[in-house]
Amino acid sequence: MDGVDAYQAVQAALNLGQLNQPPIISAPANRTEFHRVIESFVLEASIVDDRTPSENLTVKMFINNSVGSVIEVQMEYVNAAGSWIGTYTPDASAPLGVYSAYVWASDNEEGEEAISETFHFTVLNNPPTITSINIMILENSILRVTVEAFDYEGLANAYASIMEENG
Ligand SMILES: [Ca+2]
Ligand SMILES: [Ca+2]
Repeated sequence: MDGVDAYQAVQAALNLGQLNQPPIISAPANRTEFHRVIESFVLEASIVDDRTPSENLTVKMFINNSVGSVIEVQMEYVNAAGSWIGTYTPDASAPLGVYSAYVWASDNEEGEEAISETFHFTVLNNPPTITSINIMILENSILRVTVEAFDYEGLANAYASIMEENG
C-alpha cells in the first residue's frame, strides 16, 4: 500500500464512520397570517439532507388547532421549485382562533429527523350580514318574507322566523 492508497483507505474509513445527519429545514420565518375558514394555509419549505435526496425524504406538516387537536398533513414535493408544500384548509366547522404549525422531515435512515420552527396563523369566520328583507302580504293574508344574506366565506343560510301576536 503506497501513500496514496493509504490516504484513500483512511478517507473511505472516515466516510463509513461518518454519522448520518438529520435533514435541514428552511422555511419562511415568523409568519403571522389570518385565514378565513375554507381558505388554505400553505407552508413551503426547502429541505436538504447529507445523504438522502430531498424528494426521497418523508415530510409532513403538523398543525395544532385552537382546541388542541393535532392534524397531520402529508406535504408534497414540487419538482419545479425543489421544495415541499403543505396545504391545510379549515372547513366551515373548523374551530376558530390561533393555530400553530411546523414541518417535520425524516431521511428514513436510522431515525434521523428534524422539525422546523413553529408558525402561527389565525382562523376567522366573519358573521353573515343581512342585505335585504322584503315582507309582502298577499291576497288571503299570505305573508311572504324574502331575506337575502351575504357571507364573506359563502356559508350563510338565511331563515325567517315569523312571530305571531296573540290577542
Ligand atoms: Ca441524513
Ligand atoms: Ca362566515
